[in-house]
Amino acid sequence: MSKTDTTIVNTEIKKTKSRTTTLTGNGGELHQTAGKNHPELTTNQGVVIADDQNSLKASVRGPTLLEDFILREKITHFDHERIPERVVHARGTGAHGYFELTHSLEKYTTAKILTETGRQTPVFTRISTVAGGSGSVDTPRDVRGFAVKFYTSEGNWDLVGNNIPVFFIQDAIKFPDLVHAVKMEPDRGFPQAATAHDTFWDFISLTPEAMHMVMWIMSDRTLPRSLRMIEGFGVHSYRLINADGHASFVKFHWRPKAGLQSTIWDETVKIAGADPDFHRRDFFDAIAAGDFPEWELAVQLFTQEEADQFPFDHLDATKLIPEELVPLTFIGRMVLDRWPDNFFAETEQVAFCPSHIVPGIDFSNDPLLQGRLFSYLDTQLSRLGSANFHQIPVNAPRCPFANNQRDGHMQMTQATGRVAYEPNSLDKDAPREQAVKGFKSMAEPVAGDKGRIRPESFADHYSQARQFYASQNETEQAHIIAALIFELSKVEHPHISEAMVGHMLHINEELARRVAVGLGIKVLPVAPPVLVEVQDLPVSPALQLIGKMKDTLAGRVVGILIDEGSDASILEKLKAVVTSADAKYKVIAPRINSIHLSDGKETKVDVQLAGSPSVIFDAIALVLSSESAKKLEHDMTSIDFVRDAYSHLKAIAYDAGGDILLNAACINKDVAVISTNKLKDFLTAAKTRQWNREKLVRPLV
Ligand code: HDE
Repeated sequence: MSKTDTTIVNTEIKKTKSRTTTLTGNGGELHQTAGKNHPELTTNQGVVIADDQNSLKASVRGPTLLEDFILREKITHFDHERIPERVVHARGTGAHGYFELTHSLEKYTTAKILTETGRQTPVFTRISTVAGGSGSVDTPRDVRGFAVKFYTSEGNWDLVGNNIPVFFIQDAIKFPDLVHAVKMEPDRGFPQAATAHDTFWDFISLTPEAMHMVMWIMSDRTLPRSLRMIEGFGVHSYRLINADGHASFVKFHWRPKAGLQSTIWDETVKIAGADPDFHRRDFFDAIAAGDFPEWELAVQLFTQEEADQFPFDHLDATKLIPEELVPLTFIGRMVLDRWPDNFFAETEQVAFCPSHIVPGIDFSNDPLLQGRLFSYLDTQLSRLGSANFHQIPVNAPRCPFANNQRDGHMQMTQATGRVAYEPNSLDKDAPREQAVKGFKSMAEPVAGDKGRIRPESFADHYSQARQFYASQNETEQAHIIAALIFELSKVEHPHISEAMVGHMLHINEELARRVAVGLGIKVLPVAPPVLVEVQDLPVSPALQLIGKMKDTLAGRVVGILIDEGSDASILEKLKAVVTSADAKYKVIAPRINSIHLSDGKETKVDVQLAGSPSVIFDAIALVLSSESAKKLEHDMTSIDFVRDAYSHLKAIAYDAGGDILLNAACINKDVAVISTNKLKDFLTAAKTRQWNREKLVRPLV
């Protein structure tokens, strides 16, 4: 914008009526700072814009003119800014990083990503909830999607999994029904991002194959503390093919370096209000702090002959292969070290497809996987609007790619030459197939009668559900029971809850009885008929959650509550021990500015008490002067701060003032409510939850 132009525009307006002069635009009262090299603001056609504050009017207070191509272009583009959100997994968080192979699978596959140790392959990973819309909260009870795009030297490989190793259904044809049942009910438009409603449980109660998955989703696996603290599973069996064309089966597992960690249901509900972006913010903060989320990749490898001996069918996605049966082999690690530059361009537009696979890896006949191979490509076409979605930078392979596909909406490449077909004799440099290194499907013999068939080997719907429940410890079982009672208490039709209790009788009678008591069901319903006898499979400790929590404070956050006159030296010591444990701290106070400590110095406060309940911290410390504590004991926010931390089984450190607040909150001190004189003990207690305390704060049926 030239100075003269601005003056003309402004002067013209100023000449008319004095009351219009305040709205003359950017040359007026509002000052923006500009860097030395800022580009000129232009239209999408490159025309430099003189005034980005006012639309073109017929006169000073007259109508806006249709002629204003600058206004129309800007508004039209804005009107089209949103694209359809994903029909499932709409809410997600993504990051860039790399995968590094540490153990070669050369014996099993030719895929370079699984054979070239030491090479770092770029990845983009997106972790999502399933049922909620893109603007829903981060912490509903829900499965987490775990999708990784490996930009390998042989093409993109998408490993699109979940944080739970099994799924609700056995055949892709039931997926639209499952999703319609779980999403908000179509007549009323609620509940958002929740399974606790009639249509979900109605469908589930009529789908016995879902019972194993139900045990997993009712466990605390669906209440993660952080996206950095979840496992990932490829779920289906895939195939690996070696240089001799020999195939073996493989299941993929991601194991978080930070260990597993979950929240308590009451805590989760409160986090949703305290910070709807709790997981996304945690991921963002961790990457910004250089505390990069990291997972190990492991595989379970097995042959067809071994699979034939399993007491279940590995092609059935409602079954897992216990680690005790086929142990994990750890083969590499993934580090996510870069937040996207632009959320929409990358996290929203990234398009994962299980059909994106590279030579040396192949699909199995799992009917759920087979359906997914169609669905994802199809959904990207409608979501991203063009068959050219692979040209979007986040989706484009990082290796050379060339073919004769042409044109289409939003074609970004400008192909040259006459030839766009094959075979051809006119362009000897046109892309050609490569019989040796190209992708080949396993030459599997197929015979049998065509039909809409469910194999008999898929008929056992309860044994692994029973195994999962039996493998949980007492606390974990209690949480599953509490979750079922909560969810089913929201169901309005009693026959649905009763049917669910009937299924539970096949899993564990005690479970069924306790849920029935919790729901006020007086007479236990009859268990539904089974197609095959339910088996007692050996207990599998690998299925536990609490057993897999790491005894560490690394990557966690301690909230330190202070106020006027707090002891400066205790605060310093606390900060030092927390940092020495690779954890972070946040200083909380009733005001964010002008808090003076006992030494008279003003201190930095990170967050204000009213907006920072203890649910967003892993442990808390109370460093208060007696005067402040006496004031705070009349403030329910600080009482809730303490009570919630206690009831969510967290460690609490306190000094003399903190003790006053603990008494006001009626806290019964236990081994994890510790004086600030014993900060080492506090650190040890803060590394875990106080499971023994739970019986005192949350009686279970
Ligand atoms: Fe998906 N799923 N899914 N799914 N899924 C989608 O694709 C589908 C299933 C999973 O961060 C959609 O791009 C069918 C199992 C993840 O972008 C859609 C079936 C597993 C993501 C789709 C399944 C998953 C999706 C919606 C049954 C774990 C998010 C938007 C046959 C192994 C990826 C999209 C991201 C997304 C279809 C079942 C994981 C509609 C038909 C089992 C992590 O194509």
